[in-house]
Amino acid sequence: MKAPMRVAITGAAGQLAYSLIFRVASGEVFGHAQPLILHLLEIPPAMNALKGVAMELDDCAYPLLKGMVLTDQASQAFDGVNWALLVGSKPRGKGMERKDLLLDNGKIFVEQGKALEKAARDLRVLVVGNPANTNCLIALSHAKAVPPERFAAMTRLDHNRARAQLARKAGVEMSQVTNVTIWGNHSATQFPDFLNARIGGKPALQVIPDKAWLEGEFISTVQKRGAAIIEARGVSSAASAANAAIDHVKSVLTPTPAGDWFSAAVLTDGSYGVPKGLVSGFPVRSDGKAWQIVPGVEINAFARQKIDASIKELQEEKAVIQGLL
Ligand code: NAX
Repeated sequence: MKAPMRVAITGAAGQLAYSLIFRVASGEVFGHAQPLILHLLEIPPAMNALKGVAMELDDCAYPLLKGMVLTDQASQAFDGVNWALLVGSKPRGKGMERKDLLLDNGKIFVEQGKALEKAARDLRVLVVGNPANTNCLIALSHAKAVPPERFAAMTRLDHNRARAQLARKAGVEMSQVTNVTIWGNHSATQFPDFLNARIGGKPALQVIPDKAWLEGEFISTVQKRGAAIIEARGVSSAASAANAAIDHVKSVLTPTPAGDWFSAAVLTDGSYGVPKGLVSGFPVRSDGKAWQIVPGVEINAFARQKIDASIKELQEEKAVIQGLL
């Protein structure tokens, strides 16, 4: 038996976590030979609900689940963890300005970033809680002992949404759709890139020769999918978001298939003309240990303008939370 791996999940009594924790504990994410200790973080008013989640975890009798730490202290939650899935954040209240949401959530990620310094040396972090890109920037700025390339914000749900739309339109199996990228912010300004996407190895534009659909309905469907699900369900897309978090972790831990890539928002290094010091979506490849931004992806004038609009939004978000960095 391997030594247990410690996985922190924040917002652990929330609805996204309810779709995530059980799949992690089952072994689906880190492998069926990998024992786990779950570190579950919540805020004090949700600790009772978290106890209920822990009772259900007990009742699943998962063979790999070797222990649980239930806490409302970030420093305890991240002590010695190998992975941190930062899901918890404050939802936008009625009449709340986006600026206030950025600042309120930003404070959470200042504290959690500092506490992540207590994690294991091989720590990896995925920020899911919104506004995910900017929260990730704050967390990595405060986790000074952790290399910034261990952090990512989640654009995988948008990536999966884009793949599903392309597969449906082309009438092909999901596996045929590759090389999709979500550029920019995880928000309605993101650019789901169909220009470099491939379907059955061919450019998506060749297989779907409907440019008006690709430039219009396709992009807006992906951008507004979260809102459409809230409108339909009354609550947000928790199960597909949990699924995307799992896909992200697996993509980081598994060498990316030759010629393909996946989407993740990572600290910018100047690639593709995106200014340094932001967390933005890129095409990324992993060798199973570390990722890199895929170089040389073509950006035409249409893509440039879309990406720049999203980068502008990230810069505006950064300006709001500048005092927290
Ligand atoms: P819920 O409101 O159901 O759960 C959030 C949980 O976080 C609550 O239980 C709350 O008590 C907890 N929490 C708040 N502050 C905390 C703190 N400081 N430390 C630990 N826990 C804290 O929301 P849910 O539907 O689970 O969504 C969670 C987050 O994911 C939200 O920010 C949401 O906007 C975001 N999403 C991000 C997505 C992405 O693609 N990046 C997609 C789905 C999802 O909407």
